[in-house]
Amino acid sequence: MAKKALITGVTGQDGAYLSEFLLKKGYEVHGLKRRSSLFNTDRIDHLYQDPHIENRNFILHYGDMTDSTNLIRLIQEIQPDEIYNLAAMSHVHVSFEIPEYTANADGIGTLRILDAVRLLGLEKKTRIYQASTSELYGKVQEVPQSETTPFYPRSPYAVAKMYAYWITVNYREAYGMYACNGILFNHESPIRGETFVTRKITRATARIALGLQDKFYLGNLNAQRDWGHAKDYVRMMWMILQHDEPEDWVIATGKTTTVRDFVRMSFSEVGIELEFKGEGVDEKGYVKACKNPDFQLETGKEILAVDPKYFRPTEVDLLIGDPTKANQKLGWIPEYDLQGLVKDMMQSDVKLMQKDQYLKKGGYQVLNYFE
Ligand code: NDP
Ligand code: GDR
Repeated sequence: MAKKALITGVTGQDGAYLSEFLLKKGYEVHGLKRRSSLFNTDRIDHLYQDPHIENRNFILHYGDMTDSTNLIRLIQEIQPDEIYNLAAMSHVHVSFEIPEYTANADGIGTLRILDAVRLLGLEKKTRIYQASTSELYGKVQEVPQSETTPFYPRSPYAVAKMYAYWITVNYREAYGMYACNGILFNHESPIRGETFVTRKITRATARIALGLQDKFYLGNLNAQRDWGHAKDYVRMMWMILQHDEPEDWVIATGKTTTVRDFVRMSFSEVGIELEFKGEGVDEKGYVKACKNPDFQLETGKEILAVDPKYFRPTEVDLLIGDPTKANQKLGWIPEYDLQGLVKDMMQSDVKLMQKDQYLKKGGYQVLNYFE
């Protein structure tokens, strides 16, 4: 019998990669998707199976993390061996605007999953992975951050995830459930949401290089993040649930980079060298050299400015993870380094924006959202 997995947040970046990964491993994958007025399944359309065929192994269900009865019914129907709780309002900046919803979906949502498993008497059958985050560390207490570093959350998102972290630990200790936290540091990919900083940068780089856009705006260029590739990180989610004992794990690369350097790396991937001048909100990025004959960017062109609207009320300045435990006990070795990640994202975004270029040349309007 194939193992059954339930993935909440199946339409998101990690949900899509994890679905692919588990299907390859022979799992029957059930995904929780929200009802929306437009199709919201772009990232998993290649996995879609006609609901009329028998013996499907990729099955989507409508649901929401804020609806306990829905979650209880689905878990009862599916009887999953593993639940990957990835659903969340995952944007840190947006969480300052919708804090209550974020607490409900990200914090109480996790409780709803854990309690559904307990109420249904599946404590000894169903293993649970909770998508915890490096945002828990928030204000720097120590670096690098490991499983024993104290938490100091700095956003409504991080505070909600802190509740989720501890309720997962509590259900494990109180009811003997196999429930684990993966404390994952930032992980990105060509299908990363367009409003997270890396994807915003790689999309803008491709658009500027192809002449579809003149410049773009960012917030804090000094923030430092430990960025890995989502493909490597979803593999670890699965490995965490295969370990003998339920434990909590830091998954990170152990290296950190500023947003500014990520911008440099993206442009350099398409042969454009940048220089930065000014400080704080007056800082700007200019083209220093354009070594790619395919792109016609003049030297000295201003392509980046800082817009304070992207600053957060409280910022997380520095994240750098210590993945020693996962290295040693789970054999964690990522396949991508930062250079490989940037290359993968840039190649994909250049291809994507070339489509817009063809449309533009054909006289069609191409829209860009500046979020
Ligand atoms: P995404 O934002 O790409 O995906 C989030 C998913 O959650 C989407 O499928 C979204 O649905 C769904 N969702 C949001 N709210 C609800 C709700 N109320 N009910 C049901 N589904 C909901 O996130 P990622 O894939 O990047 O991240 C996956 C998880 O890992 C998240 O919990 C995130 O907080 C956490 N995490 C992410 C890290 C990263 O760097 N990517 C690092 C550490 C933790 P829809 O498509 O309809 O919006
Ligand atoms: P983060 O990711 O907050 O770390 O959360 P994000 O990419 O949004 O920000 C990273 C850093 O870049 C700075 N920044 C900007 N960020 C955005 N989004 N847009 C900008 O224009 C911009 N300019 C500078 C931010 O201030 C920040 O310091 C991600 C999410 O996936 C969470 O769900 C996850 O838990 C953590 O990673 C680990």
